[in-house]
Amino acid sequence: IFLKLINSNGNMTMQEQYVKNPHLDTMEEDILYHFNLSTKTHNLPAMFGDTKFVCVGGSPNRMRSFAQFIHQELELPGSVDNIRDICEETDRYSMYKVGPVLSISHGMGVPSISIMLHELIKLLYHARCRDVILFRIGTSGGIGLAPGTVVITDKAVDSFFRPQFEQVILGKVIIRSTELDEEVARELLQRSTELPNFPTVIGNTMCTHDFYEGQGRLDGALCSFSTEEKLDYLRKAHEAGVRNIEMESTVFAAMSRVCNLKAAVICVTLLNRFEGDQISTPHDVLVEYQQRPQCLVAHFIKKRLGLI
Ligand code: R2B
Ligand code: URA
Repeated sequence: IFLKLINSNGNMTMQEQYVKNPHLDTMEEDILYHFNLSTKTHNLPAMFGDTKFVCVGGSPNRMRSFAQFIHQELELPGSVDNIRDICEETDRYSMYKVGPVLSISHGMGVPSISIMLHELIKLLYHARCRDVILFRIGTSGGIGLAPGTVVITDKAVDSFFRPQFEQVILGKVIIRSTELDEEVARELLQRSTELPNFPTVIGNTMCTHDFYEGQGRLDGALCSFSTEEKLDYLRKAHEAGVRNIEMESTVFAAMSRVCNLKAAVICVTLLNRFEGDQISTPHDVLVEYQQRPQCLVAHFIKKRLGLI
């Protein structure tokens, strides 16, 4: 689907829309049910049209903190305490808008983030947003890295280390590529070198559909494999370039790619999975770790906006 635009020289340019669904144009109203927003009841272009950066992460509280943090970093007027949850009428997701930055929670796992992404991508389309960059900032288990290391995802891979996402549609398996924007990843790595004490690597990120057995943990309610088998799997993952494990990156990468959205995944590692499975790091240390992806993305945004 192409949209004709007049650029600043008065010439017609072609820009691809973010949505890939011909049915949308035939609908009189589009209800973004899990956001409690609709094209009839809300002026989406007025509310969201100037959005340039969208940051998503699992937890509603973390995404509120991120909104408050970015408000301070961009030195925007008004109090951080007045930042309102746009989706407060629903308890599915939280959404905060701070200047050109949108901060949204997505819950845990592929189904939760994919519902959010469908509605987010339609929101960007209805609001006529352009040149948006999408970031997932999250937590993960590291493979062979010191806890607290930030991993910028090169390729998001599935549990077989394949850079693809499988979706069942009408009873058929559809495979989509999970490559992310290389330029944004490189630029993020460059920005990380400008921050003090900021261990950062680029590597593949494995996305699983379970936190326990699916990630080779020995400490779930069920476990059918030995310590040796676990370590063997993690070693194979490491050989395939996997540096961290989380639960959303493949569908995030696949949907962004199909919809022409530049996207990046930035996750901090909470533990080294070669050394254990339980997350036993003290709470205050975990809180500091979780701020690292936020700091990196804030630094990136400030640089892009010419503020530093
Ligand atoms: C990282 O952390 C969560 C599980 O604890 C999950 O959402 C993920 O990707
Ligand atoms: N999130 C995950 O998905 N796995 C971990 O080990 C830590 C956080």
